[in-house]
Amino acid sequence: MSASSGDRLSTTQRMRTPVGTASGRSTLHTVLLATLVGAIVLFGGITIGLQIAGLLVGRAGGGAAPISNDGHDHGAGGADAHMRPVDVSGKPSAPVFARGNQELASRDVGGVREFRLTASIVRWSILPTVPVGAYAFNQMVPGPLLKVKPGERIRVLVTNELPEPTSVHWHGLQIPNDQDGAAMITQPPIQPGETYTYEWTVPDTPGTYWYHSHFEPDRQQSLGLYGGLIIEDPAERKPDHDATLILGEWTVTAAGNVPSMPMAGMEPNYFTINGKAWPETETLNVKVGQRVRLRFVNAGQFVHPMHLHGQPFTLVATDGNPLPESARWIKDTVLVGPGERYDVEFIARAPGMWLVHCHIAHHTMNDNVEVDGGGGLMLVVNVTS
Ligand SMILES: [Cu+2]
Repeated sequence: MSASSGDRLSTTQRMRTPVGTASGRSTLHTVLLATLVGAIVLFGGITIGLQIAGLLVGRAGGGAAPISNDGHDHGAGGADAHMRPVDVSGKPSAPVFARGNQELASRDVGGVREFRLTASIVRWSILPTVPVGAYAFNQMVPGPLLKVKPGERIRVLVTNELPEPTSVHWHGLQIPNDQDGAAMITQPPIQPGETYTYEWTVPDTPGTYWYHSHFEPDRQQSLGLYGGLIIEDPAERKPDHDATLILGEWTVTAAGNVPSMPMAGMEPNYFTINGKAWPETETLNVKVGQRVRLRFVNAGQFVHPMHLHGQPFTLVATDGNPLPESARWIKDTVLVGPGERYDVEFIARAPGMWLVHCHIAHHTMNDNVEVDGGGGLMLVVNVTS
């Protein structure tokens, strides 16, 4: 028995001792002492609570000076600025039918594969009639897909054209700490107008990864500053179709769009796969008997139970880690939490228009309206013979 469970037992025994006996008096003393200690702890707790509340009020721009540890204006300016709709005045518009998640070209610079990402504000259409002010890499949502190979040396030049600082975190990658991209933890934020260089060797861990802003991610990531990263497996037998599906959420108000989690209990009203809501999501055209891999990436802040109609799928990898045969689950719905990746595979069984969709029904609506049989997190796998 552990010491702590022994302690619990003796406490229980003390409490059961009747008051008034000899041992009861010592129990009474214990109770009084405990009450006194409790009151001190409670009072201390209130004091600390008030101090925390004071800090929060200060951060929200209420009274105390904003917290700053490096002299930069962090672009926050308190909760009001954090929740301000994106100002798209003078910003470019991506073509209405532009697609995000496009593979990013690289160039060889002295044996290093070099990629370029530029963070900026762009008007992005999650539906033809629903433009949002997005924080985007290379003017697309999600940002471009990086495909890399184990052992490669890569360099990513990140230029910040946002009106506020940013950074890039390489989610799930086993790389040196100083390349981790956590703003103010492992690097200074990338200031507006600056270009920052990340450089690392691709670890030998093939799988599904992603990258996203790690400066005020509640605002920047929610507004579209994320993209997929695939470490290709040179040894694997490739599937016939390999789709990376990055899930996102949007809160569009009459005044413009704001980050997707404005407050606890308030749900976003638009949901996207690779930057588009149904019916503008892509259709996967496959043949009966072909092997299809779907790589679900949750770049949002809500959970999404992703369901396939018509047949089950097999979980083949979680968070970039391949599952051994004995650990593979066969399911038709997989709950994809924030930050998680699930790679699933299936052999297309029968012809038809088979849906893939989130099973939280609100997430298959566009601003509470169903369009052409659904909305939001929904796409079709069109299987033909
Ligand atoms: Cu969902």
